[in-house]
Amino acid sequence: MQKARIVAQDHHFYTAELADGTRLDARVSGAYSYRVVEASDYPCVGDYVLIDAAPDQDTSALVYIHETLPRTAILQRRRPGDRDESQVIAAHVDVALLVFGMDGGRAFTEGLLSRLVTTVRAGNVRPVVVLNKADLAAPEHRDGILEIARAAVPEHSVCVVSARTGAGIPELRKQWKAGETICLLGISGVGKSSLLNALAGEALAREGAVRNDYKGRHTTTFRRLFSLPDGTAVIDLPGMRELHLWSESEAVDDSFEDVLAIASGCRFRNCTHEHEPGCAVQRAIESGELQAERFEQYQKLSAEAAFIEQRVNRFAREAQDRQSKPR
Ligand SMILES: Nc1nc2c(ncn2[C@@H]2O[C@H](COP(=O)(O)OP(=O)(O)OP(=O)(O)O)[C@@H](O)[C@H]2O)c(=O)[nH]1
Ligand SMILES: [Zn+2]
Repeated sequence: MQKARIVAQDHHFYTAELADGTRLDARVSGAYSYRVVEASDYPCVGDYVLIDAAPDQDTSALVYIHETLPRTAILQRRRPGDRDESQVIAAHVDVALLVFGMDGGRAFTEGLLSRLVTTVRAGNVRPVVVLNKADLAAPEHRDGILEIARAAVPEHSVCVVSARTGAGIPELRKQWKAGETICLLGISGVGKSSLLNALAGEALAREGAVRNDYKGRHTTTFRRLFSLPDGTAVIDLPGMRELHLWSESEAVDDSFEDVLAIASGCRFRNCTHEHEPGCAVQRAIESGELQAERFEQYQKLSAEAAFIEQRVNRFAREAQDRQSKPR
C-alpha cells in the first residue's frame, strides 16, 4: 500500500498521484465499495488515499483504492432538495478564495458573501475574500464593499486586487503557505481564471495544453487539482455555477432586495403580483415607487432560477440513485 492524492475525478474514475509525481488511473476496490454507506464515503478530488503499489510502477495499470484517509477540511454543499445530507466536493482544501468584482452590479452581493463564508467555514476551510477589478472600482462603491467584507471575515483576510494590473497579487499570495491547497469560488465573470493566471505567471499558459486533454469530459462532474509553480495546489471546479454551492433563487433574491421588501407588503403571502387584490407590488408600480422593468426582470430571473433548481435537483437525485446501486 502507498499513499497518494486524488488529483482528478470523473464520477468513479480517479487519477491518483504519488509523492514522486507519478499519476495512476484508480478505482475503489470491491471491499471499499462494500463499506460505502453514503456518497461522501467515496474519495473525492484532494483526498489522500491508500492504493495498491502499481506493478513495477507501470503507469498504465489500473490501481485500486483501499482506503480514504480522514479528512480535515472539506468543501461541501447541501445536496439540493435534501436538507440533511451534504455532498463533499473536494477534500483537504486549506483556503477558499471567495472572489468578487468591484466593478458594480451583481459582481458583489452581501448575501452571497455571507453564504459562502458560512459554507466554507462549516467545512473547516479558511475563507479569504478577494475583491477583484480594483482598477474599475468607483471610490464610494469600493469603501462600501470593503466595510461589508471586513465585517464578514477578519480584516487581514480581505484582499483588494486587480488581476489586470497585478495590484495586490503579492499580498494575496501571502494568504497561504507553500504546499497548501486552495480553491476559487465566485460567480462567472468576476475574474477567477484571470486571478489564477496572475498567480501562476507564465506557467498556466502551458497548462492550457493540459486543459485541452480533458475537453469533452462532462464538465459538471469532472474535478481536478493542479499545481502552481510555487507548489500551491489549486482545486479546479469547472462550471462553478453548476456546482450550486448557493441556491439560484437565493442569488436572485440577493439582487432584488428592494422588490422583496415591497412584496412583503402584499395581502396574500403567495401573491403572484399579477391580479390579486391588495398587491403591494402592483401598487408600487402604479405609484412609480418601483419600475415595471425592474419587476419584470426580477420575475424573469426567478423563473429561470426555479427552472435551473428543478433540473439540478433531478440531476442530483439521479446521481444519487446511480451511486447507491449495488455492484
Ligand atoms: N479591468 C479588469 N478586468 C478584469 C480583471 N480581472 C478579470 N477581468 C476581466 O473580466 C472578464 C472575466 O474574467 P474571467 O477571469 O474569465 O472570469 P471568471 O470568474 O473566470 O469567469 P468564468 O470562467 O465564467 O467563471 C475578462 O474579460 C477579464 O479580462 C481586473 O482585475 N480588472
Ligand atoms: Zn403582490
